[in-house]
Amino acid sequence: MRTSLPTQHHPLRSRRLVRRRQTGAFTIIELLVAIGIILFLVSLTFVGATNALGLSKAASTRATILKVDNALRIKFDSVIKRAEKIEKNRLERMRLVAEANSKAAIAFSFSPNTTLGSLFNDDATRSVIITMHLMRKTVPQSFHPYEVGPTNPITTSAGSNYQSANHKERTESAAILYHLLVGSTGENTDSESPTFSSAEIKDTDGDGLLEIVDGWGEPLRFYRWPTRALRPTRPSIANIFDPTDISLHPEFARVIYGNLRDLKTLNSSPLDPTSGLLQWTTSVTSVSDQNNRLQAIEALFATPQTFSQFVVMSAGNDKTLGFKEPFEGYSLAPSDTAPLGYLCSPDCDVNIPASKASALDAAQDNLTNYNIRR
Ligand SMILES: [Ca+2]
Ligand SMILES: [Ca+2]
Repeated sequence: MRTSLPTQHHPLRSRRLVRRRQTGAFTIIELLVAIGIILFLVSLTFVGATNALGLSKAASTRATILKVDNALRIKFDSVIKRAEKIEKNRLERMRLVAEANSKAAIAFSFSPNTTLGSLFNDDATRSVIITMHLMRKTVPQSFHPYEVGPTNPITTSAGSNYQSANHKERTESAAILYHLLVGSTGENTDSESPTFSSAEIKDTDGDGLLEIVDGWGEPLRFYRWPTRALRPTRPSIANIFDPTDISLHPEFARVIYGNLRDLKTLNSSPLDPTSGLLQWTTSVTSVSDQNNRLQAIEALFATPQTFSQFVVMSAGNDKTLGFKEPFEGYSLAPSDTAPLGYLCSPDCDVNIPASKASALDAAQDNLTNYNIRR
């Protein structure tokens, strides 16, 4: 016969109750821990998703830059071929050099017969001037009078859509890229024009001009001759011949070109293989005149003896460029602190460490037509 014991006094039972009560207490702690872990995992997933989104934006930026790069290469190659033909035709080359001279005179208000004018009548510089003048004409990078002139073919072709009041200069080079590569107006005669998706084209400033944009929807930047990224300090006759000088501030060049290039190989310009611009610089005896000539060449074209092939750049995920804008700083007497954005100058004083570090930090995530091939 089974006798049932009073449950409330059973020692085993009360131990079980205690354990259950203890288990209950642990469960609350465990629940809190579990909630913590879940929150942590959710946050990880969110960061992961954000990163993946960033990656896909970077990937689409790379694809857009590659398309622009290929199309621009075709344009520049055809300019070089045209320049070679013109070089053989005496009348045509005289016409081109005169045109380059008068365009520079209008943009910078100097008389063609001044010292600068002699740059355009010098045998050594003739071929590089024809090539660079044609490049500027074919592929401008800003609305500056030296680039597209007072009657702007881009804004004219955009017709009544263009609203100058809404215009922001930082979108200029991206609008020009669109106009040159996609626009249906006179300049664009290549049958191999690239096609861009609607995500790659946008009027970010609402001025009526479409721009080619990166994966973050920001306008790309185009620098035709980015020589100041390689030589961020003002060149002087004392250092321009020195191949190690170009390596003094190599960080900005590394941002653009990646680590593929030996920087010392960037110490010459493919557009000026016979160093005609330097010959003109040194054909006066006074050192200060020589340095003035170097500065004038930078204002009119690009830094001599420096690799000058174009850069297409996205400001990257932080949307901050770290370089001056392509429209900035045209001046016949550029100082060390002048912007010189048209030559892709870093957006800092490279001789002040904090200033240099902050510009480099901004530039670090930039995507360019060189570093996407790393
Ligand atoms: Ca626009
Ligand atoms: Ca950036």
